Amino acid sequence: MKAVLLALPQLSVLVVASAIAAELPLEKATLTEPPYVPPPITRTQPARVTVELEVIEKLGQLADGVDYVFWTYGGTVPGRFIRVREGDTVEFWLMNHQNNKLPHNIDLHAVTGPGGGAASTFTAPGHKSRFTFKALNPGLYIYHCATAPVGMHIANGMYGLIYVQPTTPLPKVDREYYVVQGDFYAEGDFGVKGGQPFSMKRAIDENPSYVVFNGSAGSLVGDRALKAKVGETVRLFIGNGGPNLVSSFHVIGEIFDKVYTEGGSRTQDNVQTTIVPAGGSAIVEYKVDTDGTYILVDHSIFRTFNKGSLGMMKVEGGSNKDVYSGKELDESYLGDESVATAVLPQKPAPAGKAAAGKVDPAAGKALYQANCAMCHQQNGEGLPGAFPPLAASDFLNQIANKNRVELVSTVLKGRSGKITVNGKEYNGIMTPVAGLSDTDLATLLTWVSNQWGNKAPAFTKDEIKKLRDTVNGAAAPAAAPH
Ligand code: HEC
Ligand SMILES: [Cu+2]
Repeated sequence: MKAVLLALPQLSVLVVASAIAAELPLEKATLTEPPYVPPPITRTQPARVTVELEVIEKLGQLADGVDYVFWTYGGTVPGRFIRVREGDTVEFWLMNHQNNKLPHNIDLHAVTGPGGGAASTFTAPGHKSRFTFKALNPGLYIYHCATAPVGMHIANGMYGLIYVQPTTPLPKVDREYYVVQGDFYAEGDFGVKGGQPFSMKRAIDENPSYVVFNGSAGSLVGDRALKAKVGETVRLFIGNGGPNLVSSFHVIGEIFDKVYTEGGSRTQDNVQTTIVPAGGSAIVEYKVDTDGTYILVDHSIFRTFNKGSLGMMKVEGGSNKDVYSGKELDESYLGDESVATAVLPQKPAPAGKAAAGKVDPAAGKALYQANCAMCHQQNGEGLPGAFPPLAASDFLNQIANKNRVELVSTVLKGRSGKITVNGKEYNGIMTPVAGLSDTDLATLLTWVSNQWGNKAPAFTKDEIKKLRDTVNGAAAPAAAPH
């Protein structure tokens, strides 16, 4: 570290006059923060375009209450979106803010030349560097830091996209957005609050605690969801910063009409899920035909429900019943009675505990993680705009104390419709949770309603049995046997 800084001052006086294409019209690139994309370039001739990108090391959040020190291009993850045109000469400036602690550089995959610019842009804090390149190939390219340890600089958020717009631009669309997936190696597991240092061990083991879009779980949910109107065509510029994982990018409830596979020039039509390699990209396009919320995911799906790779696009403008009817019918159904209920043989419950109203906390926690955490999150904190909190939930405490049958029914039958939890409105769908024995449910509900600031009397196995009968009796009298 010391040696690097000592060796650098000579760089500040190193100025190589660039002889390339000095006669071209001059222009300064407009850079945008995610999820926005600079407007299409309308000029029809090459220009000499100046790009200025500043490296900022800053404290941010990987998820609600999870602090992490990000290293960024421009203060966001991913860094600023850069748009130039095929044939442009790009004069590239990298500034390293004086408050940063480390040297950084940039390797742009859009560059033809050694290291993609890495050696030419190696810059100490409080310095800036310049190099110039010609954008020879059109397409969508990742850029990233390539300073040792390279993996760590990328893992901390140092990546973004540069789009080299082809001389014949893609057809005009109504909206363009910028989304980049990344895997993060915070020491604590997903959702563990407080300051989380980078874990080199996790990174080498390729065992991320977070896999997210645009630098944090929740960057594209609730108020920050992407937006579109029925009838519009949307183009997503998708990248994957890695550093390790390959993304199986999918939008739940949509089919990509067109994909420029790997960010190149060829298209594939009618695609459900497209692979975005680490250090790669894709351009996907689709027309939105009916309203609703469409969920962006990495279809390696545990990453979505347990590590954060979930974004949303909210489409307004009315439903189109020809395309999608909504639920048309829900009536009782009785299958062949001879088909047995499938249940795994149960391990005997720890003697007397649940029956006596005492709960094994480890069993409660395990049941919570297997059945609830994927939506209500690891520590019951919920996900803004999508899943209400169970931690210190006024709603949960109310029903756990005053209306215990409703809590049991919430789990067994699910729930939907508007509800207000701790002053915030939610309007989602909780699907029924199946396969819990009376003992399990007693253990789980006692645990949940006495965690994270909640308080309620313990549930016994016998109470659960009665409440289950009430729930089943009230909801489906026709299905009661004999
Ligand atoms: C598939 C996602 C999902 C799973 C799994 C899930 N929930 Fe929910 N839960 C929701 C949603 C969405 C709501 C809000 C429903 C609404 O808007 O009416 C909710 C609401 C609740 C509420 C009332 C609101 C509050 O925050 O107090 C409770 C209590 C609850 N869930 C408990 C549980 C328990 C216990 C489990 C595990 C056995 C569980 N949920 C599993 C999605 C889920
Ligand atoms: Cu760096």
